[in-house]
Order: sequence, then structure tokens, then C-alpha cells
Amino acid sequence: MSQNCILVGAPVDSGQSNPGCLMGPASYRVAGLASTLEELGCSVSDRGDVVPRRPEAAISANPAVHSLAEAIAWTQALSKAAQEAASAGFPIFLGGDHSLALGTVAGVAAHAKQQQRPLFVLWLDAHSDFHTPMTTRSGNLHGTPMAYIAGLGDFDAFPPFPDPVPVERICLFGIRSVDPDERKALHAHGLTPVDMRELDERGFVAPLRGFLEQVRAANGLLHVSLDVDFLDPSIAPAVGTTVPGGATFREGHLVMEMLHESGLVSSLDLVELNPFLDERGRTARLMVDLTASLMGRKVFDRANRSI
Ligand code: Z70
Ligand code: MN
Ligand code: MN
Ligand code: MN
Repeated sequence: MSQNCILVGAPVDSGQSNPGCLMGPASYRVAGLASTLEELGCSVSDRGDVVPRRPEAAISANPAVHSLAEAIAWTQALSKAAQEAASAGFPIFLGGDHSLALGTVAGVAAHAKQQQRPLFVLWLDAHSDFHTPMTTRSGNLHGTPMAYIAGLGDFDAFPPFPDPVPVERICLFGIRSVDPDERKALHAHGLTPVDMRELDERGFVAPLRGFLEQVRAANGLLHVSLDVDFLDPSIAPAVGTTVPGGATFREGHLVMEMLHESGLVSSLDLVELNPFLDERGRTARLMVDLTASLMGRKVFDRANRSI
């Protein structure tokens, strides 16, 4: 794993209706993300916050959709910033709501295409985020990035996704809230999430290891998109949509430690943190600690872990 971390602030708040995610990047900085990574031996450069151009008017054919023009402007700006950052090191995108992944993953996909490496995506989330702008009922575009990444239609007003990621290279992990239209689309495209039911039965290790083995066999790049609501709201309350039954503290760190040991991760989104809803910074601190586990913090070095 590259140790040259590039922090890219993405104060996106337009993809949902609960203001506060725009304070996410500032909250991660206050929680000491950069110094934490430096203590692990990473070099860190903070590129500050991306500023999108002024949105041009854009109206969706689905009247429920709001902030379409803002989402398109963010997608263009973040795609460019992400492609540049990915070619310079290990980008960590500080969100911002999950609609930022419309741009960050587009940029990372363009980078992977240029490198002629297949891109894999690990989506750590309570939600499948598999709506299109035509199927969303809430109109919140943070529910759509996974469908954009997979190359589904109905994203007409957005820039075409550079190199759609086939469903075989996507792992939706920790899922426990899927809308009826998303379920239909997931079925139609043959994408089966690793939902909480499966994780209850099989544990976190086997399904994650299976996916990582596919990434390794294909010499792929791996983008990880970590939504705060992947975690149980009892440990991560600073999120607009709380869904009970998420990953515990131990499970969250285990996933991050396995990702580190794989050496396969090439970029990371930290999304949906709403500092306005946090309790004395605990969710921001937890997200920083999980990032530290992903970048190599461990209790004890031992060569032959059974996993
Ligand atoms: C629902 C919708 C969502 C994140 C909530 C929820 C989507 N499927 N995504 N929080 N990250 O409104 O479309
Ligand atoms: Mn999400
Ligand atoms: Mn979510
Ligand atoms: Mn929503």
C-alpha cells in the first residue's frame, strides 16, 4: 500500500437533506487525521477542500430529485481532483455526503483505466446506494453513486462514467437497508450484496477475504468507500440516516486491519459524517481510528495471523 497520503476535502452537502456533512472535512482535520497518519510513518499532504464551479441549471425528469446541478458540478470537480490525487499517491477523500463518490470513483476509475488495471470497489454501507436519478423517491442523490459506478443508465445529465465497474468487481458489504426499486435493479444486474444477514451467519472474515482474493488475482486497484452508517449508530451517532444493526467497533477495526494486511487498497472515501449530530467528536475520532487501522496501526505485529 502506498504511504503517500493525499487528503482531499469534499464538503458535499447537496446529496441529502440533513445539513451538516459540509463540516466533515474540518472535523477530520480537528480530530487529527494528518498527524495520526504521520505517526504511522505515512507522508501526508493536505490539498485542502475542492471548490466546484458554479452549478449550471439542470432539472431532472424525476421531480423528486433535488440539487441535481450541484451534484453534477461536484462530480466534475471531484473527478478531476481524484484522478490527479490517485496518480500522485494514496487519496483519502474527506466527505461530505456519499454523492461525492459520483466524482471520486469516476476519477479513480479514469486513473485505473490509464494504468490498465481493473478497478474493484468495496462499499462499506448500510445502504446499497443503487438508485438512479429516475428511481429515487427521496430525491437524495447520495442514494445513487453505486449505480453510476456500475454503469447504469438514467444519469444523462452527468458526465459519462469513464470505465464502468462490472458487478463482479463490486462488493456491497454491511448492507441492511435497500429500497424496492434498488432491490429490483440489483437483481437485474446480478449484484448480490453481502448483507448483515450473511455477515451474521458467516462472520466478517470469510466474505471479505473472498473478495480480496479476487482483487489480488486480477492485480486490481481497490477503492474503499466507508459510509459512517456501515457502523452501528450506538458507536457512530453522527449520521443523518441511522440504521440499527451495523458493524460493531471490533468488526469495523477487523475489516480495516484485514484491508491493511492485504496491501491492496489504493484509495478511500470517508463519507456521511455529520459533525452537527456528533457527541463530543466521538464519531469523527472513530473514523480517524478506523483510517489508522487501514493504514497500518496494529496492537502487535505478528507474521502468521490465521487469516
Ligand atoms: C435511501 C434513499 C442513503 C446513504 C441514506 C437511503 C439512501 N435508499 N444513502 N444514506 N448513505 O433515500 O434513496
Ligand atoms: Mn452510502
Ligand atoms: Mn448509508
Ligand atoms: Mn436519504
